[in-house]
Amino acid sequence: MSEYIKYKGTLFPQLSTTLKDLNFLENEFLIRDDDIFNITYPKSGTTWVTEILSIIHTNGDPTWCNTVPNWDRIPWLESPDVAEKLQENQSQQRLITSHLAKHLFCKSFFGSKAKVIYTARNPKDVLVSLYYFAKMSVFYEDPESFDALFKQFITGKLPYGSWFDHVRGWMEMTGKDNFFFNTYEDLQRDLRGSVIRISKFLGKSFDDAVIDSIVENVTFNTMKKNNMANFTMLSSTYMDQEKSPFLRKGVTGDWKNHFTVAQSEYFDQVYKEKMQDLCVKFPWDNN
Ligand code: PPS
Repeated sequence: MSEYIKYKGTLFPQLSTTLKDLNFLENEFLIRDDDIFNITYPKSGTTWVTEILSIIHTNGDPTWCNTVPNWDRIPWLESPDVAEKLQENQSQQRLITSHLAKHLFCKSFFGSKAKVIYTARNPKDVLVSLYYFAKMSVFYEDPESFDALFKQFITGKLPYGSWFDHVRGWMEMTGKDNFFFNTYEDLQRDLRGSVIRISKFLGKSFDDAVIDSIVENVTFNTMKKNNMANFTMLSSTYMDQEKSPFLRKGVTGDWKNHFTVAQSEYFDQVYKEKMQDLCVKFPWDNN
């Protein structure tokens, strides 16, 4: 049975973190200028970007991706013992995943040169993906119904807080040299171009053959077959993939198969109220 803890008004899965750890991360964790962060609201493409960053890190060599579980390659900052291990690691460049909202993120990041790749996804698709994830994983409470989760999503009463606040918060970094904004929809539409752009942001340039190999290794089908990327290495007590696979559909627009017309209209209204003053066009704005 999942339980949540509350840190500064935001819920977190009790199994993932503690109030002491969250406080340590926010106030004491030391960022280094060469750190690279993969930051998302859950279900927005985190695992996909982990795979992309891993293979960019190895300059196209898939060995690391094929032999080490993704959570050991680019660990989640807010999970047990990770912060301590990262602090101890003095020799290697650190690649780190996080679902933290900007206002709860490590204070030492601001003012550093550490790089953030922030990935957002159509919130309606995030909600659908989350619905299946909440049913199959112990980190979320099993939703009573899609509608019950819909209401929690709208009010932000879910782990890692409100999608709207998360995206709005991180979008404040737009224009900064160390911030790269990416969307799940961009990755779907132009994976090759996205890989090239992310590589460039990280100061790397590859020839066509290397780019081809990177792209091949991060497709949905390749990742679904890779036990180091599909979470089948994780005990079924944490994720029961018989209920729903972690790499479920990997498409855009699945919300159309789940939202009623009334839910979609209400969502659009809330979205407009919460996001209208943001001067950014998202790929899902007209869908
Ligand atoms: S988590 O639990 O927050 O880390 O989840 P996250 O990785 O952010 O999101 C999981 C969704 O991303 C999809 N995914 C992909 N889609 C397309 N191509 C690739 N390579 C890929 N990798 C992960 C995954 O299938 C989940 O989306 P849904 O809609 O549930 O299929």
